[in-house]
Amino acid sequence: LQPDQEGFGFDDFKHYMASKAAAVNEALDRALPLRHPERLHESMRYSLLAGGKRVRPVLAIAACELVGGDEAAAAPVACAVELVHAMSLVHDDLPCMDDDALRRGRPANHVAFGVSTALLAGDALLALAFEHVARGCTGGGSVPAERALRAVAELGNAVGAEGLAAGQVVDLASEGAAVGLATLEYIHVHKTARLLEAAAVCGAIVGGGTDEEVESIRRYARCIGLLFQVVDDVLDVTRASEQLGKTAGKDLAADKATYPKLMGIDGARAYAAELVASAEAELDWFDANRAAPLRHLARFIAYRQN
Ligand code: GRG
Repeated sequence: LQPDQEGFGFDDFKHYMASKAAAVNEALDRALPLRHPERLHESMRYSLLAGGKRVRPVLAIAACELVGGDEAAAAPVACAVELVHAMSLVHDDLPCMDDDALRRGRPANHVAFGVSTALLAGDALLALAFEHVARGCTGGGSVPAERALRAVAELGNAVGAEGLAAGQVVDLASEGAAVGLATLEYIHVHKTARLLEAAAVCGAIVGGGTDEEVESIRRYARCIGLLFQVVDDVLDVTRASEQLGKTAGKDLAADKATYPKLMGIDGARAYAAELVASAEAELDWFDANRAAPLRHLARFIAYRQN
């Protein structure tokens, strides 16, 4: 990263991310105390409180602050998007989905607690997300009920048959099939970008953003959601060539569509550059200081090395 002109450098950004993530971790811990039935709550807490970069909640808080809201107004939706994310990881790892035994370097939820508890824990995390927004925004908080309702609608759309569930079903149906660029993009827009988009949009809504501001933030977040996947695919190629003679990267070894496979490595890099430029352009008309965390987040996703 080049030093920037906004007086908010990369160290400030790292500190911003870390301090917001710490506040979110505390809020999530409070939102989900260990109570009866213990096994269900243990399973929920296992996946909610064990690491994770907290990118979605930080996006919600940064978008809220961008439009003049404060961290307290964003707190319920910030927790909600991480609850939804945790649910999606638990369900994604199930034997009937991706059938992964490991998540974040630990046994996946269903390996630790059994499939039926993991399934119910995912369902309960999802339900708690919506309960948390409804209670947090309306229970004497600083957010008008009308904004909380809009956030609930946004989040519901992002999770359901036009969002995560749609991306997952198309992804599962594409296994072993020849996947073109349009299908690859559909999967990533729905499985990954849509929840990042909803996080930022919900933050902007509860922060009191105008319709134009909310839509600009939506386009920003959609770009960085796709950018996340394109860069991931490019890094897999880089890692694989670094390991030449050892083992190939997982996506190259597996028969799976990726941006470098469909566009070539230079094409994928050019697409990433286009996405980060489009994301940053959406921030141009906001106050530069308030936009600085989101500008850094876009660059961080674009230029990360692992
Ligand atoms: C049950 C309605 C319903 C929907 C669930 C299982 C499913 C449908 C969707 C899968 C969604 C999924 C797991 C997408 C992958 C998203 C992704 C890029 C995860 C990694 O995100 P990071 O890097 O992870 O932010 P950390 O660990 O940092 O939190």
